[in-house]
Amino acid sequence: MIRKYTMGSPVTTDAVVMDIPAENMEGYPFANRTEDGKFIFSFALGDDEIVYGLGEAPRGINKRGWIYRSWCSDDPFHTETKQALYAAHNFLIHGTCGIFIDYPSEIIWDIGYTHPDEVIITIEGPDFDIYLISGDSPIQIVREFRGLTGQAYIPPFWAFGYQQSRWSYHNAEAVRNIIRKYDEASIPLDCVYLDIDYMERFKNFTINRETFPDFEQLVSEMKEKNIHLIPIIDAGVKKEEGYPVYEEGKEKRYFCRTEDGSDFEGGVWPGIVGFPDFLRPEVRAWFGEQYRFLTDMGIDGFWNDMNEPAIFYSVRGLENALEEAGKLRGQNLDLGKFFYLKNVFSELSNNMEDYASITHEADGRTVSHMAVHNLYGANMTRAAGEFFEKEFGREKILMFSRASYIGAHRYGGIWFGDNHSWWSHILLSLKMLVNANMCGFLYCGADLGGFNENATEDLVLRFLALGVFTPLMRNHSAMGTRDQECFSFDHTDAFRDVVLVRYRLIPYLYDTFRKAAETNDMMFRPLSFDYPDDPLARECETQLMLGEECMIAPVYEQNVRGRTVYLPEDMTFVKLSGEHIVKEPLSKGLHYVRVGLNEVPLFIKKGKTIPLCQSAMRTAQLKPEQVTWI
Ligand code: MIG
Repeated sequence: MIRKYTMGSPVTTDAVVMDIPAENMEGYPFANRTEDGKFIFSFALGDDEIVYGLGEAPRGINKRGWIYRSWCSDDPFHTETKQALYAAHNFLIHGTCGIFIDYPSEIIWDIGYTHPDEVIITIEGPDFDIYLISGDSPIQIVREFRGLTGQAYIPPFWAFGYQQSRWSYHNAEAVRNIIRKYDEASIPLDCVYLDIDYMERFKNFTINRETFPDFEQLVSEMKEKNIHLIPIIDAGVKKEEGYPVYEEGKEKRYFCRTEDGSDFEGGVWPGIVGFPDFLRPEVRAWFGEQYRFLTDMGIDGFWNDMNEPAIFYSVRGLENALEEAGKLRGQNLDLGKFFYLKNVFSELSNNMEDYASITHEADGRTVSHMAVHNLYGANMTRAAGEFFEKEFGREKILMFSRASYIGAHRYGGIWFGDNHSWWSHILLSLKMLVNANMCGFLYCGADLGGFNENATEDLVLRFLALGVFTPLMRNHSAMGTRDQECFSFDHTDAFRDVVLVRYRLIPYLYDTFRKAAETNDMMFRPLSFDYPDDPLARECETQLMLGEECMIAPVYEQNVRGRTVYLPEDMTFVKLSGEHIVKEPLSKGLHYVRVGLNEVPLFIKKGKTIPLCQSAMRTAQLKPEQVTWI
């Protein structure tokens, strides 16, 4: 059952697709209003109660013992003491109750941080909707919530293939080379990514003709090879005379403004940009239409980046900083002054004063960006998604985004942003998978191998062995880092073994994904959802249930040949490697299982079978009807 309470006059977020009459807030339990207009509510937690939710966020499956912040943030250091990542997924489950706070500004979720046994949720402003969802079990609450917020995005079938990315493949030759190398190594591949350098000086919907002179030709050549090129699109539109996208946006007043009515000007990759006001339907329609430039060339997939929005500096902020620096010029800077100067510049990026100076038009009124911050990226995804659906129909175009808010899951998937080539980030992505699934984001995955810093062969292999199961299976890494494509290390055979397993599993993974999307279900679940009375299953943070049949348990540490795994019931331990399958029945309980670097571990429940098809070099060559069952 779902109950809705409305406080003040909330901005329309379109997170919810069901019309539910709002009840009087007076009847709302645990609530407290502070004098400064915040809204706080709190409840106690029993000793072994679990709190799930918050989607893409730091820390565990169980969110207890930390404080989180809903504020879409471009933060490339996903350490465990962070409070926010790129998304604001304001849905929590505790006991028999789900809470969704439809409020697109800041919320602080103190989940046993101040007091270990208390949850204190602070909503920073007076206008929001709260939905309380009751159910017998967490999964039932999830299904109700997902019904409330609408069906998850389903990508094209080929988006389940293996995808290779890097910032950047700088020219057409580099792109061709990647495919050649994969083909020569007989490692399957479906997508190659184009990061910001394919554009002409980072201008959205342009092509750098020096490095990609024959772009159209390249796209069709790739199409013949069944390879999809996936270009990036950034939120900001470069300010430049004669650049049609900017000129039209400016003339039609489609960019976000400051309080004095002038366009807000911030610096990102291209230099100064305008930020389309995606909250306005006519701006979404306009921006969506721009993708046609690339779809006309045969492009059928995109990733939307920098849409928190990330702002390196504002013109105003930079002026101030330079002025401060000027004042200090020639002085003998003591410690305090030096660090002051340093901070003046480092605080230029994603600065709260800048955000506060931006306005949007929402529901026909002018609202401060601060009140709607978390809707920005979501509406960029929606702009693209609405255009794709109108123009090409459903399930035709791949779309995923960095920033998101609940509701955007109907228009695209997400990736988990700029992680590191750290062992701990294998598990972080595993944990985010389930919480993102709860919130409706089914098509998701992390940068396999890690984005920032240098990876080692074993890390990439272990990361990929988890990625074999994530709907988005993309290897991506940052500028200046060591190459981490599947052919970049000593044991190319091991990489082939792992990626081939993905292709053998695609019919099963795709069906499981589809079913989850169509029935508002989860593809991955915490073990505690399925075995609520089993103490070890309840505490398990390193394994997940997959579909109705399987459990996954990746190896996540270096220099180990396996891991301890907990079986909440008798299962068959399966090791998949290329065309090889090793099976071993294991009984309920704890086991140490050995897993080679070229193997993918999987556990199949008693009485269940899963289909495996023949592997192929492309998803287009798979024969999903011809399967064998294990
Ligand atoms: O400030 O486009 O998360 O995947 O490679 C970095 C360059 C901008 C951030 C994305 C990352 C991408 C990178 N972008």
